[in-house]
Amino acid sequence: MELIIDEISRLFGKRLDHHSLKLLKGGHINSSFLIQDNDQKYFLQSINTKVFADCNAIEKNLEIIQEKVLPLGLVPHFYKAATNQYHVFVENQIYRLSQYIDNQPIQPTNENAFAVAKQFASFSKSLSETISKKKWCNTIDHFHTLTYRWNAFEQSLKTASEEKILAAKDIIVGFQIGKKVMSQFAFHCLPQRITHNDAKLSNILSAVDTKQLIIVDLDTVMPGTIIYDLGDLVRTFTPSKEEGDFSNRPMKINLGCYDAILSGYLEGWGSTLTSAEKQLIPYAGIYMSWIIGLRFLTDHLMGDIYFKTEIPNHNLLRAQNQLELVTALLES
Ligand code: GN1
Ligand code: MG
Repeated sequence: MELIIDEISRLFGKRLDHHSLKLLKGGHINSSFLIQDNDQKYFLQSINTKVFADCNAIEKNLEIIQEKVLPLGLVPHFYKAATNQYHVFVENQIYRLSQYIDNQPIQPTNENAFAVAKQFASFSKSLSETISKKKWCNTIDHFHTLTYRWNAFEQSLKTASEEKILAAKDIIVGFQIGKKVMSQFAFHCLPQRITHNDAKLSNILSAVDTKQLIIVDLDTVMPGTIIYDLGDLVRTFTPSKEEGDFSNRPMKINLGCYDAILSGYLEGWGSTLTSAEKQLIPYAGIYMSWIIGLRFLTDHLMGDIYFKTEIPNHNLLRAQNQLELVTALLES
């Protein structure tokens, strides 16, 4: 890694110390590191190009994001290399470097839920103002599209072994029943906004120095509907069990927190939302929990080729957790 860090340092005009390199846990896709140049901390990422095959699309979107919302303090500062690009190619890998945000955990209180949801809405609203002036790219096609994800799931049923399908039978049936509910919501007919598309709790940081809420993990920022972000906020803020909690504890929804998210999100958008968008708001959390759960299940059946896994049946357990969440949301 020493030679790679030296080359990255050269390209970004920094003196990154490879001894300070620390792998950060958390993401399911890219690899993230903390690295220092004397006392200055940086956030270094290597991009998973199997998932993000078109890094140029991320580069172009990032240019607009930095121009539009960095001055508002909504995102970290990304550094440009000598190539005048955010992304650099070193030893067959793509890297980028940004400001490291020293942050403190955001407690799941109603007040914080309101503030986080409002911040994601402000972010999306500001970026959406550029939609007719700037050329936004899709960084992953059909990312939250029901038919696309459903077809991939059906395909995985054809290729998975009989034993695997049998072992996951109850969960498979649960998602199949859910499909009937999800097909009723015409989310794809809603107006296109610029959305984050991974608006989970871990993707907003409370900066220790400025106390500002900073939105991170910007690779999936692209055209989408408000349901995707609102749904992810509900999915990650309101449940009693996190996405990685596979205990037998009951899955419960914090309704006070749910209301706070909706109020914060609506306040962030102001009077901009259409009546069609407002009508579908109650189903956002159900949809996103179901579609992400379906993606975990598909990946399990495909042999864990997409999401990083650490324990046996990790993706199956994640799918089961999301199914519990869909059920809890439907019953609330
Ligand atoms: C993935 O890498 P990470 O954790 O930011 C995934 C999201 C899922 C999320 C579930 C590009 O995001 O769509 O909602 O896991 N990102 C991609 O936690 O597939
Ligand atoms: Mg992400």
